[in-house]
Amino acid sequence: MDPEGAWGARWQAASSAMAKRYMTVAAEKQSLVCLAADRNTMAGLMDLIAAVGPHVAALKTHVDLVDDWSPEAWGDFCKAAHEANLLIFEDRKFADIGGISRAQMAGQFDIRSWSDLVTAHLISGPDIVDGLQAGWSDVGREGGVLLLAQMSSRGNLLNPAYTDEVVAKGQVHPGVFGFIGNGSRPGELAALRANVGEEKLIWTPGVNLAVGDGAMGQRYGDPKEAVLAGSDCVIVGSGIHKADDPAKAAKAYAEASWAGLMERNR
Ligand code: S5P
Repeated sequence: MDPEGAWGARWQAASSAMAKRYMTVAAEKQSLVCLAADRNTMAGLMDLIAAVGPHVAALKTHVDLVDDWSPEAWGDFCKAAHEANLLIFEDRKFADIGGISRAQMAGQFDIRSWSDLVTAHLISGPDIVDGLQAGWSDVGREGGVLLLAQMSSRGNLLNPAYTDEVVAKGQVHPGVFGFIGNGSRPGELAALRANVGEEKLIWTPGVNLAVGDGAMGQRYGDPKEAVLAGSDCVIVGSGIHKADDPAKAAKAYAEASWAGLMERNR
């Protein structure tokens, strides 16, 4: 489907190239799903891409939890992700001062050279976004930052006043194309969307077709409900990578998310 028809007001209001890139891929695949590829072996990660590539729009990684990581194996993984038309999202949750965040985009994992987007907390102030953008510029690439405005985990310290501050600062920063919201609580999410407005995206973890409490304080809400409440991308981990049939699960999440978008725009 053409992205403008699929996304309506969000497409028209979006000013960031990264937001439009994501919305284009999502419309092509009819899927608002980002797979949280939380497997700790390179073989497990490669299997996942092969199984779910057609049903997801982006791939979220935690590069530092892979046991047998090597630059060569990671290069192959990124190549497979590109061939499957997936955005690569390193969920590093940067939180340091601007200059150190820029340096952390390099280093052993060289996140700047393969990530299309990364997450950051705004706890250290808005210069972190400039640091991350400088990281991509250092290697002649462009990327987008998602700021954590809410979290899905029980007892987190991102209270409504903090969320409002993050939104206010992120809205006016061109390096920020969206926010992480809490996919497990549609009410909180709808309030976040009202605050964010139409221009920037909201991506939401804490999503599972089996709604309820997950392991170690994780909380889950329904994918379609999250999209109806204003999410533009549902981040799904164990619901897909721990399923008996990850491809079938990814397809089910894609269909639920797409049905949400179609209903939201009616
Ligand atoms: O608030 C948050 C933010 C993030 S990015 N809660 C989260 O769970 N996440 C990430 O989403 C987390 O790091 C993990 O990779 C994924 C959720 O995985 P699941 O297995 O619970 O679906």
